[in-house]
Amino acid sequence: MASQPLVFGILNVTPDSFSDGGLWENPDNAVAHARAMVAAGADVIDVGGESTRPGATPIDTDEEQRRVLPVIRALCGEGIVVSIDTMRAATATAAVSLGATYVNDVSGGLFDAGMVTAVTHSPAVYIAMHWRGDSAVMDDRAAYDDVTKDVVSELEERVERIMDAGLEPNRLWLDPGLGFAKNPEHNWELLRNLESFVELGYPVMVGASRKRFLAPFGENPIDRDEATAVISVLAAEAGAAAVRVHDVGRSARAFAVRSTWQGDSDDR
Ligand code: PMM
Repeated sequence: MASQPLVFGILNVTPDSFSDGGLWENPDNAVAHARAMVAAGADVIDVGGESTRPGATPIDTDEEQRRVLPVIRALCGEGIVVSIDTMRAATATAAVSLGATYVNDVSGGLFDAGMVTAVTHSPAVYIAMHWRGDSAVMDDRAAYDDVTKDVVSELEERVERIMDAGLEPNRLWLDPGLGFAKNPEHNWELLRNLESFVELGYPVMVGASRKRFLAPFGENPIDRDEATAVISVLAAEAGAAAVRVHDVGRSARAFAVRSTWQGDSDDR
């Protein structure tokens, strides 16, 4: 029986993320929200301190750590599996030392030259996303000859550099980076060809949740959760290992339906 992807619940401890900015800035609220996501079926909580939306204001490492580390300490203390969403080696290292299991780097090691070495010297799993530049420039870089081929080959180049640094292959995951230097048609094309990423041989994460390309199915980001849950199941069918979502309950229930369809007795 096919297993279901892991569900990463998004916890943005930021004042300015596109769909949930400001909601979880207070650490007590953030921890309560993480517990609720775990109760709803999250396998992992992905904690981020810096918004990556187009045009977001960059912050420094101290501010990022001030936002995320107290929350990570509390979650790891409760035995919750944590992923740190950061492009910075110092924040990744601090988070892993508090017990984070995954380092989710939207820049795939391109933002901070020390990141890949830092992760290699830690016990963490590294999630390397396809990236062509930070939020100030990414929309201008959404030009491809063939988006799937180009993103696959740019990710393969990252894999080579990451392997050169000594990371064991079983500690690497990949992510096509929906919405990062991609227009809506690019995102759909990447989803249609998700198997091309799965075929690279590493677990693949899909982060479609509430993104702008889902606007035809919900004008406001929070109205895009049904579309997100459908994508979770379609991504699972294509072989994704994990989905990163704001509304954990909808994707977890969608996976339970898939599991029952498949005749699996363990229907999560
Ligand atoms: N998208 C966002 C942030 N982090 N990480 C991964 N691996 N994949 C993604 O698609 C991704 C990410 C976008 O910002 P949000 O936290 O506001 O959804």
